[in-house]
Amino acid sequence: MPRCYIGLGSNLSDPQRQLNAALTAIDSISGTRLLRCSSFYCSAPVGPGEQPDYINAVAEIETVLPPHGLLDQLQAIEAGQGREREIRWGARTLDLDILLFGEKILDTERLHVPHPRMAERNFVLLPLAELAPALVLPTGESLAALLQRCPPNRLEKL
Ligand code: A4P
Ligand code: MG
Repeated sequence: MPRCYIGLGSNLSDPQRQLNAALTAIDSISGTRLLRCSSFYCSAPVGPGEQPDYINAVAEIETVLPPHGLLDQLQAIEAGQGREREIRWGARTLDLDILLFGEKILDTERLHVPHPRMAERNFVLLPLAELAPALVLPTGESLAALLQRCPPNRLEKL
């Protein structure tokens, strides 16, 4: 079964509670098991306007679902936790991104894997490195090299 990494983010309605609820919901997806989760991190918002700090984490899962089937389930969890899609990169109760899906490289209308913006985001790379420090992406780049190049952004481990 492929190992997948999911990025979790929230900056509304008690973000830590949102992440904990999302982890329980992910573990309840049929054919899917939550293996581990990183520490939670508090991070400065990247995006437009004034918005609250985010809580971010990365979860490692295994699943028998195909990538788009997993995306459907993650979007249902987002919707169930009151996510409203209005402003791109705007404040949200829950954002679940598929960062990596085993060795797959996908470029479809609904799904880009590895997640195209993960390399610029220390709030993704650092929690991921907690789980898999020696990780090499399917593109051949090492996580360590991405971390070295990643722009700094305020980030605090909780
Ligand atoms: N989509 C394509 N690839 C993927 C993927 N690998 N995983 C599509 C999940 N979804 C993927 O996403 C829009 C569409 O992306 C989906 O319908 C799906 O088909 P969305 O979640 O509806 O919209 P969004 O999250 O507002 O846009 P986007 O581009 O996904 O935003 P990001 O890149 O997720 O950024 N600052 C801090 N500190 N922490 C954060 O977590 N997050 C964001 C959101 C901005 N600033 C942040 C944080
Ligand atoms: Mg998203």
